[in-house]
Amino acid sequence: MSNYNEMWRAMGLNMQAHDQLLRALPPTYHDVYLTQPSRPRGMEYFDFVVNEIHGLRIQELQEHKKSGGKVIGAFCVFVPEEIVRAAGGICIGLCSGIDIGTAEAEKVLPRNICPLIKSFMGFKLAKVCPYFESCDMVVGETTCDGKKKAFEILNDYVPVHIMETPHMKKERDRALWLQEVNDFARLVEEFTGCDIKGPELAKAIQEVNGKRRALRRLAELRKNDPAPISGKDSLLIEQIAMYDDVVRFTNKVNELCDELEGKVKNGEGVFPRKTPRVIVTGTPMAIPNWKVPHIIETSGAVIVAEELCTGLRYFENEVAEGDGNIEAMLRNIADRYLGINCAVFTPNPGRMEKLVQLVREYNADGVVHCTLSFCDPYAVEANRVEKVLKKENIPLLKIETGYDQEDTGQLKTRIEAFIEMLG
Ligand code: BJ8
Repeated sequence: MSNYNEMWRAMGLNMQAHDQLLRALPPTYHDVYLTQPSRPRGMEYFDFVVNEIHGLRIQELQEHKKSGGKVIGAFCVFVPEEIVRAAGGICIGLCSGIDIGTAEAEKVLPRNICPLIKSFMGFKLAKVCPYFESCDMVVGETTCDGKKKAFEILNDYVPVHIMETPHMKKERDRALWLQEVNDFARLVEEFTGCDIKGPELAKAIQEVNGKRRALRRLAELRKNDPAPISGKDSLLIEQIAMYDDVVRFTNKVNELCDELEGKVKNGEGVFPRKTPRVIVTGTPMAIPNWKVPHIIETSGAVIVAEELCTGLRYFENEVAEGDGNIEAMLRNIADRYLGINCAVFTPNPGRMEKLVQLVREYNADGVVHCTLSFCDPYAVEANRVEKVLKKENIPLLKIETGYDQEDTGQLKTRIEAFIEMLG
């Protein structure tokens, strides 16, 4: 990576802590990613993005701000990116998958809280994340209690807008959510000083749908045996989708898919045919949280799909396009986002149905349910998942883990035994 010290200093980063973070990434990345055999050539772009994770993209965000644009951060796939784009803004995902800044976070949060929440609070308080420091505003939501209350604290450090996400999917919840989406559009207009017009909103919908379509194309290719790409590489792409430039990212995913189609035609894959096929489900795996996928794929199985927010939940549904007026387009946006099957909904049968359907479609041999420690919605919902999968005779392994590496050995033992049983 080139020297971006001046830019980082100007952004007010804690240079010492930031250096520590940057030093941690390359060895892990090398071990987890660069040692994989027969990686597709198209992964070079995504390696480059990771290599420049705090460099080029941050420079782009800073240039966007200099020319008067706004950067808006989000922590949940419920925040409609289309609205931010239609107002000339850039929307970036801020969730992180590493426990840096924990000591700072624990000054304001209880110790026993989900690592994803602790991590974003730690990043802000320790001033180590140039994405966070690029944000003019962040958008929180009322999904789980931990996040909802943490956003009150976060608001002391950066302006936070909260979207009220319903916990049921009844008519009145749909009405509430539509109102929230409309309010968000008004707020973004005020914040950016840019009125959202029909053509811009239509274009933003098309572009974000284009990103979803490219990711779905990639997902479809993974139905093949042998799998043309590893689950780890696919997860990386899904993680990068949260913060890369939408149009460039879409093109690069499509280029990669062109290459993978050729591999599928030639019967080439990254794992031998008949390798046990696994679907992972549960809490999001934010970058650089690759712990469980790495263990799975170095224990004799291949991950063929992620029923995660860093996975299918992010791109499986599109916003209906059509040539509607702004009101109709906002309604389509609200409808699409309420289709996400997050465990904060009760009941949440859509997630169970989806999982069974995915197992059939991807010809999976088993499911790994992975919950971040102290995440009640997913930890409790694991019981419903287990009940449905048992009825369908689908093997399941339930895991609860954090961002630390202390349980790696124990996880490996359990995962190896599960994969052996599948084999
Ligand atoms: S739509 S999964 S991105 S809320 S892991 S912070 S739930 S205690 S991240 Fe999520 Fe939106 Fe749902 Fe997806 Fe709370 Fe659980 Fe932590 Fe979580």
